[in-house]
Amino acid sequence: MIDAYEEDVIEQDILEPIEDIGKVSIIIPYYNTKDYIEECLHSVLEQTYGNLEIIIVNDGSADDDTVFLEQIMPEDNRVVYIKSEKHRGVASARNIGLKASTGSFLYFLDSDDVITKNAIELLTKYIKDDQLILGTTRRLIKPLDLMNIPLRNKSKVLVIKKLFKVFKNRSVLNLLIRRDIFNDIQSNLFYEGTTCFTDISLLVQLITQLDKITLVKQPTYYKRRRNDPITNPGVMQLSNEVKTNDFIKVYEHLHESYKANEKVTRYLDLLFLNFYRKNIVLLFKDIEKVDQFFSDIAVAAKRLNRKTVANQPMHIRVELKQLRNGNIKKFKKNIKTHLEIRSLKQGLKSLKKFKIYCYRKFFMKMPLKEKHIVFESFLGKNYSDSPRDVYEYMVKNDLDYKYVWIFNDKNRKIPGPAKVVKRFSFKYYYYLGVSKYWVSNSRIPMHIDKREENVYLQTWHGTPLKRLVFDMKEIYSANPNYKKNFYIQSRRWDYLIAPNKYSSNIFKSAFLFEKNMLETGYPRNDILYRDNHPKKINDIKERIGIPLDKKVILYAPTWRDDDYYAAGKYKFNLKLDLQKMKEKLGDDYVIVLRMHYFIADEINTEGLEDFAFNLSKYDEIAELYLISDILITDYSSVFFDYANLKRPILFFAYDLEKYRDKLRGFYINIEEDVPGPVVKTSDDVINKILNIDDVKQQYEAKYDDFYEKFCSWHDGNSTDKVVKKVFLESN
Ligand code: C2G
Repeated sequence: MIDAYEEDVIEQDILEPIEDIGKVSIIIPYYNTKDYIEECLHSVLEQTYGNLEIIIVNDGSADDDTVFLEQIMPEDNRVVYIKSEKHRGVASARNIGLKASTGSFLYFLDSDDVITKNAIELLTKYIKDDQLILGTTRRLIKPLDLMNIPLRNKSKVLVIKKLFKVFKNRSVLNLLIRRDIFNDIQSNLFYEGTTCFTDISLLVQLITQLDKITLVKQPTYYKRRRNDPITNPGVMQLSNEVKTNDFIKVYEHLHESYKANEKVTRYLDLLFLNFYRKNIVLLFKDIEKVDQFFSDIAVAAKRLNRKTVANQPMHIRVELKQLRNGNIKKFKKNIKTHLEIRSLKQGLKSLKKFKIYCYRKFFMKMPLKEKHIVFESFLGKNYSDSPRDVYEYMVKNDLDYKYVWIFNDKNRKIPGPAKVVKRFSFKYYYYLGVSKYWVSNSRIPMHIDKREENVYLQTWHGTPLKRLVFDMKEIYSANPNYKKNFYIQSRRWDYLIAPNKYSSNIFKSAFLFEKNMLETGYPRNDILYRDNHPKKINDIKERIGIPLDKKVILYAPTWRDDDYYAAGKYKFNLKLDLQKMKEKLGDDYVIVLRMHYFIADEINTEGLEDFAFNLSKYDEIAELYLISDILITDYSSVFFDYANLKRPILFFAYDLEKYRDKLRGFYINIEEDVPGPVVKTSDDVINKILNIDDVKQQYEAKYDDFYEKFCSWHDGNSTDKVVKKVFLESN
């Protein structure tokens, strides 16, 4: 990625019309990227610069991906399709593309990326007599970004003399290169001996012939940030170990080949030093890795030019010296200190970072408290859900444990002996660090590493309708690292509760979960069997202030991935016409509004105080299920739980197409399989409520099937089963 440059700025105007300076061969290697290739090809075919040769090299992709590619192959005589039977890596695919190319200019594009409509036009216009020109590259984080790509036909250009700055990213992407620069295009310009860093061999050829490079400042290339580094990583998302092996191999190979060329060896040395500080030092966080890698890195370090090394900080110079001298013992000692200082420096950057530092450095290493259990529900927002049931069961049965509950509000009062701890306080880190057990219904943050002896019960919070994590294709939510983070966080779970067989299967694929699945049903649903009596229901109604003579409609929708202020803070636009509902239904009903815990917007109920009750902050939604006669939801998992009560459910899915077809996708066919009508307007909702007896009758059979499939593990004893498995039987 290119950032600030100090050199002179020259402004130029675009000359119209587009001048044809010769054929440009765009080389696109394709390997298992069927989710992205259409966008990529579309962006190429739409180019305003028409004299193109588009070479797609299928690098031995899986059968499915190959069939897909061949089906969507554009009928355009500029397209050349080459298929390799065997997967041989991106370098080989690009070499094949180069050898087949006939254009006077070359341009490399990856099959998961896109270029702006005028990318080639801009580059050809500003290249003048230069050998090559560079465009500006930006990150493509979410699919929606595609629509917002700015298109300006005018650009500033910069002339950059420090070539290392340009080629520091070790990438050939977004360079328009004059073919003549290469002596022999038939030789393998890309090094095929490794998976990563294969571009460097071509870059050094360029470096030998350049003393400056022009950069077009207008963004021309959008590099996708791949959302699934776990099951489908991009090359640079491979592990640090693979990258280190490859880097050293490439460095050695090129250093040897170009040992007489000082310009190239200096470039390689700078890359080495950069890689050492950014990757190798981190690799050695696991000190055993030093034994594995020391000798290879030492051989490479011997090649470094002393003058280049002289600019490095003292501690790096010392480490490199120890590498060169083969002194592994001293090197290990130094690298440990280096990493210690580094994490302390990080820790001193802010109070939050200091707490994390203390957590890792001290709390996690203190003696384990065998009987301590830390509970959290919905990220510290509520005293609710399965963690609450587990806690209350343990207290009621007088089990010999000490309890800690995490809340955002440090003054939170809850029943029983639990100690209340504020989320992200020192005490929070302390108790997470020393307690043997964690019980949570959502994810505990990434930075909270888990100690080996810790037992983590993940209760989760719903039967999935909408697709989850690794079953999702694109990520539209506020956090683009969702899949990677989820993977790391869920590796820490020791037990996961499944509410039904259907969920148990999905959790395995969506979370890649392979540890202990507790097929017990949800503790949180025990209350629906235990307290489903008029007296209990009236008690809750009275406590909340709901009139006893009115029936209750509960509206509990979910959140929308693409509609947010920030991560965890989502918008909600109420589409129910509350005023009209009050007019038509107010004699018999009141409505309870219950927003998802991610929703930051406040629902306005002004003037409707006797009809609409906003209970979004109420702790336990199961109590709201108990007091309600009808549930209105959309794609929230609430209906799977509510169905335990066998009461009517309406699906107010005003944005069904977008939610299902674009944002998430569903595991079941909502129009066919759910136990109630799917309606699109507020008027339809009112109509269904006015005719609720018909709805019940109409859906009776479907409801029975639904109950059998999703609710039948529940009988009021799930908590008992979970506690026995996790706390009693395993000890
Ligand atoms: N919830 C709630 N109020 C709402 C919506 C949800 O209290 N208006 C609670 C319910 O306990 C529900 C849980 O939050 O079961 C999860 O809510 P979902 O709407 O299903 O959404 P999400 O948090 O994305 O959970 O596998 C679980 C879900 O598919 C994902």
